[in-house]
Amino acid sequence: MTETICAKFVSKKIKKVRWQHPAAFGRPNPEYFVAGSWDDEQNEISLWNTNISNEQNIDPFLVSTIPVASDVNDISFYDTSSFFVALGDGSVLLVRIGEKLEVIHQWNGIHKFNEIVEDYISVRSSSYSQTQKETDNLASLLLKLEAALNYVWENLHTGKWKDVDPVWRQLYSYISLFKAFIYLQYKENTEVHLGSAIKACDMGLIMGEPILDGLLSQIANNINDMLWKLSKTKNTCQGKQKEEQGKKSYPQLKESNLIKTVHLPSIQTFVLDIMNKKPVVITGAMDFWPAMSDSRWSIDYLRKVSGYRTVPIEIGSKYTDDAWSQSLTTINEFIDDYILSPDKAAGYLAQYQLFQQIPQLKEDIVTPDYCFLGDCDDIQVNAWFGPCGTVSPLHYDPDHNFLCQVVGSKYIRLYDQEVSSLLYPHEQELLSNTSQVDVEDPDLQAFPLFSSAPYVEIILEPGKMLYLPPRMWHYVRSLSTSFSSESRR
Ligand SMILES: O=C(O)CCC(=O)C(=O)O
Repeated sequence: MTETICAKFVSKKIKKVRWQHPAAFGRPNPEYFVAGSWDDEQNEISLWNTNISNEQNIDPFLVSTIPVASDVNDISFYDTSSFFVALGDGSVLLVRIGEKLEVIHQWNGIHKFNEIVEDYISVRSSSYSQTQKETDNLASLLLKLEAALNYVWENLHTGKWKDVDPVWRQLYSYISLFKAFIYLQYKENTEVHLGSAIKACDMGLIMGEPILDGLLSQIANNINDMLWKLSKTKNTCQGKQKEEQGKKSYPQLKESNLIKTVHLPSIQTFVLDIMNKKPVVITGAMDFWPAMSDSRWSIDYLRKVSGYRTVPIEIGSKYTDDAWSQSLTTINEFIDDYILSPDKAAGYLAQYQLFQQIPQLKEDIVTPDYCFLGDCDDIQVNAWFGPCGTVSPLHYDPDHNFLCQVVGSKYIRLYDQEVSSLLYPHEQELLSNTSQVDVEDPDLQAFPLFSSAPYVEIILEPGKMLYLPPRMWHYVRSLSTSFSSESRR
């Protein structure tokens, strides 16, 4: 009944119109409907009240009208008090119903995604044996997806990362998921397309937001398995050579400078004597970690579980160098190019939330109980995986930090916050938590006070966990191929 009223009225007043009323949204007694015109010089949307009568020949009355930037393609109720409007220029508005209509949100460029979804559905329903036309359709859909990803990428990179609306990150993940699905539709060239599919998943995980219960991770894990079975890449002997090379530069430590070691302190001891007070090396707390059993995190194991996964790495000997940069690579390439190739520039998978991206590796480690003490709402678990010789320059962080050594060893030197003035922090705001001094080869002419700064040090070996209170200066150099997991809060 109401539809008839609206349709009649609309055809009388406005030549071409998209309209919808709340009955479509399941309201038994629709009070309003909304209308917008397209191909019309006056671009506007209006809200009409239909409550006045059920009689076919009494027109609803106009409650409110607002102008819009272009013609209206579609209108659809979101809930009883708001509706979406799709405009011809590709934007979508969310409009609140009230005495006056009010646009409460606007998204631009949405039409690109509708088209992609439609194309995807048609590709999915195409026959199993792939004709040239179907392959062409996949290729053209991939181009559209690429354009959509670029579009979202731009929105991810305007302003500060933390201020980006999470909706863009989710969108990036969903498009990446589509992209992975498209690559999985190809029936030929399996390894290449599987490689592209897993990369799409990883890009969605790196740049996006978790979606659909970790679906991207699950798909990436399955593809990694398939690729690993297809190729079975194995190569570990060069890695041993490199470890031995590194051992030559073991520093001589002074007994009096050693960081104190405590065997599995009780929670009470940790809270009363250690937390916020002093750094300690904790032994015994990682003994039961799956990662520690039978040296599980071998190169072969990492290749098997994660070799085809794309991760961000740092290139250059330290982040304060001009030549330092970041790049994306697969774990297999990282192992081949940086862990097993002693002559290449230093590469470091550093301070990266790898365990979020690859939950299979997370099952091998445990967040230390000590990390949950005090106010703790956000624990971050990072991976540090690199060859012999990676250097993290002397710096401090605001967090409680548990650096857990799983593979290989690291030389670590610590300075108290109280001696900061002897450590010559960089003057730029961004690096003000980082010292200008090369700790193991200081330029004492430029930084004369550095040699008077007291410090403690340790060689952190597998199975040992270093607790650092917030703002403790630390310098770290790997003495062999090394993999540490770090929990901080
Ligand atoms: O292991 C490293 O190279 C650096 C570790 C570090 O800086 C940290 O855990 O904050």
